[in-house]
Amino acid sequence: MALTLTEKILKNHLVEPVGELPARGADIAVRIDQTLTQDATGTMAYLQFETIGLDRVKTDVSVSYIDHNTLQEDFKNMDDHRYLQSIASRYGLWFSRVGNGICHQVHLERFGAPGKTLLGSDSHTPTGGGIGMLAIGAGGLDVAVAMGGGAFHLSMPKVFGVRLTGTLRPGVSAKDVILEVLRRETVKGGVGSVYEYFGPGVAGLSVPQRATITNMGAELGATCSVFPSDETTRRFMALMGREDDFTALEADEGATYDKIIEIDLTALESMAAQPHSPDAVGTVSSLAGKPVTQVVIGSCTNSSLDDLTAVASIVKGKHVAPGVEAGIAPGSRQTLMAAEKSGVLGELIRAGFRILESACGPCIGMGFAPNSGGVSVRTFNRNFKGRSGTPDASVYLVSPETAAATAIAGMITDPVTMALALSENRSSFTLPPDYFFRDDNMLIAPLPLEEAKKTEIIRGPNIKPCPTGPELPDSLELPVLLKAADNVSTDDIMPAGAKVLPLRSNIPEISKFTFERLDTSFYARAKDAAGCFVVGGENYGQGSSREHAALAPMYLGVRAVLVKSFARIHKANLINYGIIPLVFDNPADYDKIAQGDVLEFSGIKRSLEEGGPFLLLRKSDGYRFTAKNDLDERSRKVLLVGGLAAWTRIGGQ
Ligand code: MIC
Ligand code: SF4
Repeated sequence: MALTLTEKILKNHLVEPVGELPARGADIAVRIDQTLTQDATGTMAYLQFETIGLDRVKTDVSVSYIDHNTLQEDFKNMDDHRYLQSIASRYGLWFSRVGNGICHQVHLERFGAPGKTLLGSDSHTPTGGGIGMLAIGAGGLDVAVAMGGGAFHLSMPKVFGVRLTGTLRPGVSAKDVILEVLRRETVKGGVGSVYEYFGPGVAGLSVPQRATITNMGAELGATCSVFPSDETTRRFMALMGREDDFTALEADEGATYDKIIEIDLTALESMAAQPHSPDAVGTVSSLAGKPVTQVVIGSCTNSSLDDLTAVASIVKGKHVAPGVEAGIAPGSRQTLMAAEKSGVLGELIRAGFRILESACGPCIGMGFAPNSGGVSVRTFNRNFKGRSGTPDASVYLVSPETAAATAIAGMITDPVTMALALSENRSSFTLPPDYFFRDDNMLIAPLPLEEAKKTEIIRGPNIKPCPTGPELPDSLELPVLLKAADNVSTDDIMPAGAKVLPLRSNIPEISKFTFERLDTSFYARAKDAAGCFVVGGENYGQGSSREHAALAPMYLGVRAVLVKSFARIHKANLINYGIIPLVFDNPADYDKIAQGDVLEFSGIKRSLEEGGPFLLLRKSDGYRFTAKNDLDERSRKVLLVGGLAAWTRIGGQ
């Protein structure tokens, strides 16, 4: 049978069921070749890994990156860095030191390989799909299990084909492609699916451009996105000094997709995601002329040498407009070094860009917050309200070309009007023909086992043990402490930013910020309530993979979350931490249930054991309703024992 590329890679890694791939939606378990973590999710992942009791990771490659918590206002972030470095030495991981770059870009450049599986404790792990990897984001606990050699469980995804034809016009770039996909598909269109790109338009896209598209596929809610591995991939791998890791891969002739989306690259315009959602997409031409106060280029979506070169070509000989603060954060240290060598960096400094370090930075509110009511134009992937650090700022997500044109004009500007500068100036930024791109000086290789065993784990006062959840009762009678609307993001459940991120290794402290963006009284009310439910709408838990959005609610006594639909990673995180994810059988019940209602949730164990519907009743008037039990058998077993850590301890697979 002709297979899609996604199916081929899944089949090669299938652990359960044995043999053929099952139907869409069925539970599957796959072997994981590589893992990545970053510092903001890594500490919890390794605290969990330590409890598994192994001497060494069992994957082919596991890398621990430091790229998120780089504003060090006190001891906390560096304590975390040192803990992570000692863990890497102790358990046989690679360690990417702070300053080496953003995990996704460094991984693509230094470790990624076509046809491999990668599991990362960050939602943008699918960046690796740009070189034909099946790269999936997950919670830290799932990554810890994978590092211990455990398979990763997921629903057999649908495979959506995106057929690209034509060639991008000068000024239009990969970001515009993914924004167009988001415009059509929305932030929940990809839940349970993989987006697989193919067609004659693929050949014209460089690997960094493909990686921009697969990276921001996370905003579709997709499991991941993937490109074929072709001659362009081979050249990229050779440039990185890793041609040996290259394999050509593509879908079989005649493979069938669950649906096909057609995009004519030639007809594509510059696009922008408007406040406050990555799918609120319009054309840049329709926004042209809007004054802006800030422009930032960077993040794991758009910080490659290609991106920086496009910006330098547009701003060459010009200056950042007086009313604008502009910054640029190169995605990796080797990109920064290449930008210096090619003259790109000098041009950016000359034009007035602030050069930020190679890290996540403003993308996660680590500095560079906009002014009050400011308009910030960014090349990032998320513009949820408040994520920039300024609650009333308006953030627009655009391509590097649009950001550059906007920075010099001081207002939103379609770069197509500057296409000439773009094509004429590009050639002035070239690397010497013998330039050696690869730079591994800030990567620390795994130690041999005997030496590794002698490493002492460094635990500063910021590292607190991961709390465990309460036992599962057969019935619960608890209030609905919060009723939220559609598309609640994990940023809404547990904000990030310079103030909160240093607390990622300390659940009691970070839990004080739970749901702060939606209701500042939640923490105090949860503390008083001693147990509660949360109600939400569609696509609950979209965005980041942070398991703190499950851990902190668990710590505060949230026992079940009742919604119209869930985002994939968050639903898995809830299960991993013993919170029952419930989906209204009848979505109209969402309107009937109010904040403050006391609900009786009964027969829990039976529903989990047998797989029947979940039974609920409102105490005030006896109104009965049901929630769907769409959980696979393993998830039900995990919930019965109180979460994935307990399940793993009793030998569950
Ligand atoms: C994000 O972009 O929101 C983050 C910060 O990278 C998160 C991970 C985290 O919260 O630590 C993600 O995307 O998973
Ligand atoms: Fe870092 Fe932003 Fe990418 Fe998250 S989305 S990994 S915060 S650059």
